[in-house]
Order: sequence, then structure tokens, then C-alpha cells
Amino acid sequence: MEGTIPTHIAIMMDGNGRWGKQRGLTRSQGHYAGSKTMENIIKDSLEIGLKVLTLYAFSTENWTRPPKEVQYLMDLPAKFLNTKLPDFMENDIKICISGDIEGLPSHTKKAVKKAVSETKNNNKLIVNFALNYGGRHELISVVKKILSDIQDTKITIENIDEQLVNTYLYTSGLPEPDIIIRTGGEQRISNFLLWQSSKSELWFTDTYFPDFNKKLLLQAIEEVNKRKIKE
Ligand code: V0D
Repeated sequence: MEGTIPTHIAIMMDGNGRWGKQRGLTRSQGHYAGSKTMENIIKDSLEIGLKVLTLYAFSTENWTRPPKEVQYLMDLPAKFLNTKLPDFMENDIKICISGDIEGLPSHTKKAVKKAVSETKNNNKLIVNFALNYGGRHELISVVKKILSDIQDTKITIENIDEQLVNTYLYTSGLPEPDIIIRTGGEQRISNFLLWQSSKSELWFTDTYFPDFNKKLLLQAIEEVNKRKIKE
């Protein structure tokens, strides 16, 4: 690998259901395969020295999928976090969540809060899960919180600038993504990190997420590095 490793990569993990279907499996079996790939990508991120990895697993729009699939998806975060927590501790990985976790099932919320609090002092790699995340929903929540703080006289209208807005986002304290990768063939931002993506490089691949790997991750980084030399 030549060139520099970015600080923050965000991945839209798309194409899991289609990967399953293509192999005569269920969509949920595709999601399971995706969760194994996710474990590998977290390991790869540690190895290459990334500081922040954001993983977009579920948008607020996904609630309209078949109930069985939604049920399966909703159990993945708790299963994943409860199984992997010792591994995160051992590898100095901090878990962050970006999204509206209040609307989630209570067992999911519980597992999420536990993982966030137990890993809060870790600092080799931040794995930021975008969970029940929607960019517009996030911006609406920012507007509401700012208005509420104005009403409570904690801030004034004159205080509102980019830096202040940043502190009200789910991603407060995290650097903006250098690269946003979307797997699965679609080339859209689909309501992901609307505010935070203003300067991000976008990289797309037709590869379904379960087939994503370290080689493609490094290819994305290299291609983006080349774009920058040309500037
Ligand atoms: C399904 C590929 C881990 C994407 C990965 C509810 C499709 C496997 C999580 C997870 C999903 C989320 C939050 C967290 C810890 C783990 C996850 C969903 C889907 C959406 F704090 N895998 N995973 N979440 N899939």
C-alpha cells in the first residue's frame, strides 16, 4: 500500500440480502454473512491503523422490510455486541452509536448502552455504528435541541455556527469521514451523514457487502489518494 491511510472511513454495507438471494439463501442468511464480513473489516481497520470506522447497517427507511427480516436485523446488534465485547476490550476498540436508539427494542438498547459505556476509555480504533440512523432525522433533532437550549437560555441565536451544529450531531466529537464507501452497486448517499459528508470522497463498488474485503478497502484508499495527487 502506498500513500497515507485516512483517519475516518464510513461504509454503507449494502447488498447483503441480494447476496443471499443470489446464492439461493434467505436475505437473513445474507445479513449473517455480512456480519462476518463486518468482523473482518474491523480487524483490517485495526491492522491498517484507521482511527474511526463508521458502519451503516440500518436506515430509518428499512422498517418497511418484511417483518421476519426486520426481526432478524433487530437482533443482530445485541448478538454482535454481546459476543464481541471481550474482543473490543482486548483490542482497545471504542464503540460509538450514531442514530436514534430510543426507538429500538429494549434488549437492543441495553446491549448498545453497555457496549458504549464499557468501551468508553478505549482509544485505538473507534467503531461508530450508524444504527436506526437517518440524515434528515438527525438534522431535525439538531434543530430541536438547539431551539430547546435557546429557550433554556443556554445559548443564543448568535452562537449558532458550523462548530456549534457539529456538537449537536450524533457524531459530535468524531472527525468527518475522509472516504464514504458504498457496496452493492447503488451510487447514492441515501440519507447517510448528510451534514458530515460535505467534503468526503465517495467510492462505490458493485461488490455485495458479504464479498467486501481488505483488498477492496485498500483499493478504495489508494484510488482516493490518487484523486488527491491530481488536484
Ligand atoms: C446486516 C451487514 C452488526 C449489514 C452487517 C440493525 C446488514 C450485518 C450490527 C450492529 C447488521 C449494529 C449496531 C451495533 C453493533 C452491531 C448490525 C444491523 C444489521 C442493523 F452497535 N451487524 N448488523 N446492525 N447486519
